[in-house]
Amino acid sequence: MGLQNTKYSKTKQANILMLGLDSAGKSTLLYRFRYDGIFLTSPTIGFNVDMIETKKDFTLTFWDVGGQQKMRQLWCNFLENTDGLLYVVDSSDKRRLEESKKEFEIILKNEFLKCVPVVVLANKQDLPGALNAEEITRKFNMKKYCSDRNWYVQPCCAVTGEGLSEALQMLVAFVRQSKRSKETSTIFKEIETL
Ligand code: G3D
Ligand code: MG
Repeated sequence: MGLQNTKYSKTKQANILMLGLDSAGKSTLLYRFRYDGIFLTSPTIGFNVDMIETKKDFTLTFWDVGGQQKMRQLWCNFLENTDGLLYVVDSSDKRRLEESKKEFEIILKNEFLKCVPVVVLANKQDLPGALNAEEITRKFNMKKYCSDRNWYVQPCCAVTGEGLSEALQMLVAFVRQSKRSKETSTIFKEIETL
């Protein structure tokens, strides 16, 4: 019996947590994911929670959590059961890049996000002076802080939808891979107890 026939292969659902400072573009991105035709949609469950079915038969539940200072204290309540993190950055807002980076580092250290794959969306590429993906990669110290997980930095523009399809494809690939390896280790643990 291969993995295909086990109860573990039924996990075709993933929780995607969207974080980033206020005004980074999270809600705009979620709107684009829903209406761009990249994805088929399902009804919204709550004000900032959306379930979106991908063409690849994979349901993503997006948690778009507010990024205002007082909301950030609540981020930790959303971290458990996260399968993938979408961290949204306003690449044109040089004044707040450092603040965004600090918040990013803090959440990466949380136990619930250990090894959780990350896609950083370098948003607002249409605005003058926006840092490109390489610059955001360097600025956010991705190689150092994400060395324990799969990560990717995708330049995008939530207004035009540019780069979003690539970002989601990468995220789904990472999440699938991480879910598969978790399933495999669960199976091995169960075998060990036989
Ligand atoms: P948030 O949910 O992260 O707080 P929002 O951010 O999605 O509410 O977006 C904040 C503002 O940024 C919005 O403008 C939105 O239109 C704008 N925005 C989001 N993504 C982009 C982008 O890629 N390019 C540009 N130029 N603007 C973007 P308003 O004017 O409504 O505040
Ligand atoms: Mg919002």
